[in-house]
Amino acid sequence: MHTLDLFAGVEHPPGLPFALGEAAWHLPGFALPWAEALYPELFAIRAQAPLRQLSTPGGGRMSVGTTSCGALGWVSDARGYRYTAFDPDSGRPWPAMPAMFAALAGNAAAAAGYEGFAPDTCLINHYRPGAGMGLHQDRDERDLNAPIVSVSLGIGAVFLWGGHQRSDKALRIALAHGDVVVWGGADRLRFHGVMPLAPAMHPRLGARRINLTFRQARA
Ligand SMILES: O=C(O)CCC(=O)C(=O)O
Ligand SMILES: [Mn+2]
Repeated sequence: MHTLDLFAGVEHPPGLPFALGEAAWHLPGFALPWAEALYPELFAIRAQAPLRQLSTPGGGRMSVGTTSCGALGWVSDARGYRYTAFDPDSGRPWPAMPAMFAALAGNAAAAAGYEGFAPDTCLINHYRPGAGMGLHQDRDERDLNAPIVSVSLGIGAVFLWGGHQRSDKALRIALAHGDVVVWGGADRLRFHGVMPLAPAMHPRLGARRINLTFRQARA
């Protein structure tokens, strides 16, 4: 079921792209053909750059476990949010982005009308039931013209899709295993987040949601 509050009661046929704004798309099931091939790559990345629960500048700790791959990785600590070329936990470069990750992201971006998307970073978020992500904007990238490609695997989540002000009412969008959301252009700085996950099991990933967020962080 892919239903927007906006169209309460109107069912969105699975598989059809759904416009979330003038430059944002929900692509249900787009990543399904890639999913089985992504798992071993994800395990290999986690072995090189283990998951960690990052501290936030406000003094809290993120409820998701994160790591990154690509030329840059996204990190957060008491000093703020930023991209680094080295994993601060190990001092080593982040694991390389598997070619298949870049291909999936490029294909999804193209399907949403963004040709030539070449991400240099992929943030990998792991959610257990109860974990979520508050409303925020993705604005640590140097070039805000490139879109964001966000892939969901594992148990379902409710994605909060807000406006340009934190206080704008957010739509609640059910994201399932294999779904992709792409946003850029006029929608690039929309507030978004993830509601705390309800307990569930996924046949391949267990009680876990994995989100891959692809971005072009360097101009
Ligand atoms: O998990 C998601 O679907 C969104 C993740 C996100 O917004 C982020 O990492 O910046
Ligand atoms: Mn985000």
